Amino acid sequence: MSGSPAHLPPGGSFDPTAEGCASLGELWGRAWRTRPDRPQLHDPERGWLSCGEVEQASAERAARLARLGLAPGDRVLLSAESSADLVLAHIACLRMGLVVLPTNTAYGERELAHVLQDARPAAAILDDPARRELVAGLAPRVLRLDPALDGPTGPTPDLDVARPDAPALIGYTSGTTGRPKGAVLSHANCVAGAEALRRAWRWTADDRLLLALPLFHMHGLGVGLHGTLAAGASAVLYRGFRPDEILADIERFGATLFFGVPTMYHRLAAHPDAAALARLRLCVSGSAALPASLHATIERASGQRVLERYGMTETLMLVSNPYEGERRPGSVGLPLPGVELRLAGDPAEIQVRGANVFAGYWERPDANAEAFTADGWFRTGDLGERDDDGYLRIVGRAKELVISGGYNVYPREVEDVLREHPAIEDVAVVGEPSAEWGERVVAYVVAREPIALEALRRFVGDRLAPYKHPRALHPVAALPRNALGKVQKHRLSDGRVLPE
Ligand code: MCA
Ligand code: AMP
Repeated sequence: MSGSPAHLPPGGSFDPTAEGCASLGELWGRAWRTRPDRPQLHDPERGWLSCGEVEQASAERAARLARLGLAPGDRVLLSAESSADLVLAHIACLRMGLVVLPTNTAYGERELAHVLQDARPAAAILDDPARRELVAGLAPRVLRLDPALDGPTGPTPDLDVARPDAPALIGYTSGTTGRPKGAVLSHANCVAGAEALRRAWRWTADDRLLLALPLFHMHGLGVGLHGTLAAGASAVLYRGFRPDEILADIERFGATLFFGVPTMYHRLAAHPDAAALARLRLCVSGSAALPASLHATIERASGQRVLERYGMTETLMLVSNPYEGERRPGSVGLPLPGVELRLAGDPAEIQVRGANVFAGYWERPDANAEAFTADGWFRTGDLGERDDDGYLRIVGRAKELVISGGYNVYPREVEDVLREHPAIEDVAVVGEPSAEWGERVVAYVVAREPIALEALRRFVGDRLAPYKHPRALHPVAALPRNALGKVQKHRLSDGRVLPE
């Protein structure tokens, strides 16, 4: 089943490879030059930057990065809270052919060290001085995220000439091994990803997105920011999510779009001013399942029928409910333009192909061999089922993954750290249902001596980002294992070991 016409405006067709835009810079440049005076980015400190200012300020930063000796193909780690400076540094890197490693600001020393040792970037750019200290010595250059990027200016390097297959981003995502691997997304992948959304969601230059998602994961970055730039539209940047502020700003900024994870919608729906969502042209939810009950609560409170979509770091967006036509609660909708999707095996795994799908993980032939089928389809690790009209539902996961508040937590990574505690003999980490977070991280522990949750969380400390910390601890006498010794996690529930 491939990219559905339901997503296209009447009479529209879609062939991402025939778009004639080889690189992100080329795609964005079209819009910058068509309307240089239109506002594009709002940051609480700077106010509005126009399209022309974004083009010019990103070129100026590229000149500084080139003067520091950075050259096309070099990798650069970027880790910062949302700001115009972060966006301009990101655009500068991509325009001059550098490969960006967007990195979560919650990562502690271990998590940062892994990314730096694996990807060996030529420079790391961070906003927080304490985190710059942490990575000093682990990257050849550590730069401050300010307009000068710690360096003098110089001649402007060649801009917007990256080839379509040149890497643009490496997004780190874990896996069953617990050792995060870098998904390499090319310029063509990112162009296809942004273009599909522009068409499917009828994104135009008149749209204004309230962008409170972090800019170090694909939801905020590849969907929110890149989509805005591709459409020549505008975005209001937030450092963190505050429902009060978002609901008030819908009117203040004349916003038309909001994208969020289900936890954000849960908090918006509970707010006395939730009705303000009615003013938006489109609300999109993703990164985790939006419960049908929450979909209904939002509709009751505001009349908004949230549009749910499904994607991954490795593929950008894959499937979406239609903009026109039925938005079906509990379903992620139909394949986006340019995406081919099939269900294979029993239970049925979602497998995909398309110009948006990455070519592989950074220096991980082992992982690539597992991630793709022999005939070239990417195995998402998500289990799906289609109804008679072709709408896809995600019914489970073949991969071990907990999604808490839209952040992915790989149990193996947490178990490895907990096992280092001297009181812990054995441990299994699972996700437990939570109305607010979707799932919460909980640990079932076989302890050599009694241990309290708080002590365990202190021990985990900055070995793991706070969103990966266990929220509950259940002592058990032994973990249930099958004949091969594998822990039967489905038998761990409500703090107990269920009988077989
Ligand atoms: C914060 N905390 C969390 C989470 N976020 N704990 C578990 N799960 C989380 N997601 C911790 C904080 O460290 C703090 O811990 C405590 O919870 C209270 O924080 P609070 O102020 O309530 O949280 P918040 O700062 O308001 O954050 C909630 C949030 C945030 C806004 C929902 O989690 C968020 O921005 N989520 C979006 C993540 C995202 O962009 N995912 C996309 C990746 P303590 O009490 O210990 O100090 S997936 C993706 O990109 C693919 C392509 C896709 O399909 O989209
Ligand atoms: P990430 O590795 O952070 O890119 O997360 C991708 C994973 O998030 C997917 O493989 C899915 O398991 C999950 N995901 C994203 N969107 C949805 C959704 N709408 N419903 C359920 N799961 C989702």
